[in-house]
Amino acid sequence: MKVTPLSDALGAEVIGIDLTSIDDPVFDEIHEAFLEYQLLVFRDQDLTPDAHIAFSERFGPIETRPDRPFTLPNYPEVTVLSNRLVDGEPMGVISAGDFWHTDLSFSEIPCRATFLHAREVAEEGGDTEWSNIYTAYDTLSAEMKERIADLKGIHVFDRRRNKRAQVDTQFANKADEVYGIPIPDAVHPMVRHHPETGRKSLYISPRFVVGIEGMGGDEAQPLLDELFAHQIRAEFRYRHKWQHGDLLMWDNPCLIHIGRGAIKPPGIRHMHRTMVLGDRPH
Ligand SMILES: O=C(O)CCC(=O)C(=O)O
Repeated sequence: MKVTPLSDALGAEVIGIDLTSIDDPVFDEIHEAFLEYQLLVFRDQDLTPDAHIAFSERFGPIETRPDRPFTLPNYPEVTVLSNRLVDGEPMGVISAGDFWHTDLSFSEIPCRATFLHAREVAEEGGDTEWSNIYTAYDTLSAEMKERIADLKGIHVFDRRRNKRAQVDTQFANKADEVYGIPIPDAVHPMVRHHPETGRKSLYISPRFVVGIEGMGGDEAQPLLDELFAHQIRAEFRYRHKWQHGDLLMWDNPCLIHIGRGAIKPPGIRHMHRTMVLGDRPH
């Protein structure tokens, strides 16, 4: 197994691994590289949904939600992200992650790691970009670190309550059904300790955080705007151009990400996604 960094910000490419047949020592090496680089790219992976699930489960329990749209038939663990239309109807979520976010942060127990497998890629468009929120935290001024040390962000699933994230067009005519589901808001520390490394990250995102607990909007919103802008400084980021067979896994407690969309027709991008649950942010 060979691990090559992809950028100064985060991420590494792992060569020489077939994810359908890894033993415990290789798993330990992958795990170590994951903690070091936060995002791993495995090329040319031919994964059935069962194999995708089996690899993901080595990192923890897979999150399923009965009402999540576009899970694979008989596989509630696997969500389809796709712009393919069948009889005029989308086969999957077309623009997942169109605002900077970290997965499932609106939940009490958010997602630890996400596993996204490229089954078809478009020639142009469909990149995904990540930003390192360990570095975002580390590079805050001492005054800012002190100011936010004990603050908690309010994470909200319903896009209609977030002025920074519009309802996506795919779901506009069924917004009540998709966003009105009873998911209580989650309140998490804005400075999160990673469950394994213990490092601190700036654990907020414009897609999910709409306010700060116990702080009025006049104070909270400009502070959030400043921190959101800081989180995505160019030097913290890595942008991935997908290849067929790529399996990417990323560490949500220390990265935020965004789907860049803009797939040039008639390009088709078809992905399978699993999400593994982690700890309660602290
Ligand atoms: O499809 C992408 O590029 C990003 C997907 C995403 O953000 C997500 O699944 O959380």
